[in-house]
Amino acid sequence: MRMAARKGFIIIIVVASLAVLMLMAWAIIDFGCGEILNTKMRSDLVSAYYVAGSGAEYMYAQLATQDAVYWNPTFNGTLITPDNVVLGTYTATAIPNFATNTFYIVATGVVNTHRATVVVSYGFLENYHGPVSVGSGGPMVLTGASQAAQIKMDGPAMSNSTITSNGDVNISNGSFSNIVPPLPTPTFWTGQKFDTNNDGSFAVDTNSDGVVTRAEALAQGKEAAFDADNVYQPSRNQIDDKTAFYHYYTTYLNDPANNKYHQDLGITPGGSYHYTGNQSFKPGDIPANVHIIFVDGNVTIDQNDQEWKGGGTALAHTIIATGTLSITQPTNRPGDMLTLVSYGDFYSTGQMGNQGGTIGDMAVYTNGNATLEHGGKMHLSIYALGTLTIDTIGTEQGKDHRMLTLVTPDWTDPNNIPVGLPLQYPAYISYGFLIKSDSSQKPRWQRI
Ligand SMILES: [Ca+2]
Ligand SMILES: [Ca+2]
Repeated sequence: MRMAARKGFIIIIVVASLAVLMLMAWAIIDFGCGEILNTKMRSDLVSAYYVAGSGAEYMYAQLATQDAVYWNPTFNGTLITPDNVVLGTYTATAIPNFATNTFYIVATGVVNTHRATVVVSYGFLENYHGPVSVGSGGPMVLTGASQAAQIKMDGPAMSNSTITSNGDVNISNGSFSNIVPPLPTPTFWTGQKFDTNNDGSFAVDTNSDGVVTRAEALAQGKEAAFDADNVYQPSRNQIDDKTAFYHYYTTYLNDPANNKYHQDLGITPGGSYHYTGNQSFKPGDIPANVHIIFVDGNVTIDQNDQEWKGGGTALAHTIIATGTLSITQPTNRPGDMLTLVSYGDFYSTGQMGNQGGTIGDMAVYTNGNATLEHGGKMHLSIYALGTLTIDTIGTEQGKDHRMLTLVTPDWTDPNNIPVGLPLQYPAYISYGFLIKSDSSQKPRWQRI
């Protein structure tokens, strides 16, 4: 995750009320002020203008160095020369204009009670680089139950649908995250759709319902192609996305040519790490040298499925489920990477401080809905193709906080991306940071 403020400038548009104030000053002078006061007033106003400008610059510098911008702050300051002469005081406030995707700083300088105000317009130009922090294809609903159980997480939160934030939710790097960036839709197809084995021969989904049935194949004289591609539970007699999911892992990824370990992963049917039927895992159930586990069924995990308390080298492994995947109190060690992928839904619950949370890292992808309830601390990248719900629910003081920080490895290096995440998982994304949901306006983080 990188939040880099690109600073640049085009044109400074200073809407200064200085000119107006000066005219007023002349008007006052016409009412009988002397020439000396006249000159002093002009001098003060010019000084006040520069003091205000300095205040605006100071405010801009403060905003430009923040990871997240908190709007409507006010800075009060005093402008002092190097030889400690007080030139004047200023007040600067930054105010967003979400309608134009810009913000402006209003700064007022005061010199000997004479005031000048400067208004400088700015825009946003911040790029985000890194894996999706919290993402969803469907709606995202974030609910912090109360002060006792708040959500505090790294953003930006990204959804191809809507993001709803309720209660005590604090998203850093994404305070303005109700945006709709073009998150990709991960897929498990390596070839043409309905050509699961990618041999170029396939039956057509003639009624466009997302499934090729045996009847459809028969009508096309494509029984042989159908049989070759109908690899997931052939008795279902249909080729669909779940077939592709199954084929992707058990055949394609399992192939030494297609995984970064360059070895047979043992997740083909009959393989050492291919399980059929629902499975439950707890710490110590799976040896440390296992890269990936495939379960054709539902998976329930208590804390972790590998040893995590002891020393030794960091563990990285992946668990795939064709059904739902649930984990209670996810727990691992520094340097560990636990990757969970489910074709069905994903569910996690836990509490803060209970066994330490995922001190290492965790990556989650679900083809269904994802729900995180109660609290816990995780270094997490999560993406649900369906609805993503994070709800602290409970109100136990301290224990039901949900605190999510982004995974620690730099995924710009493909070798750091966990094996088993689906194709097009947003492992490295870059986009302009918008403060409103309107991609038609180019974000800027510079004076305009
Ligand atoms: Ca085929
Ligand atoms: Ca069909």
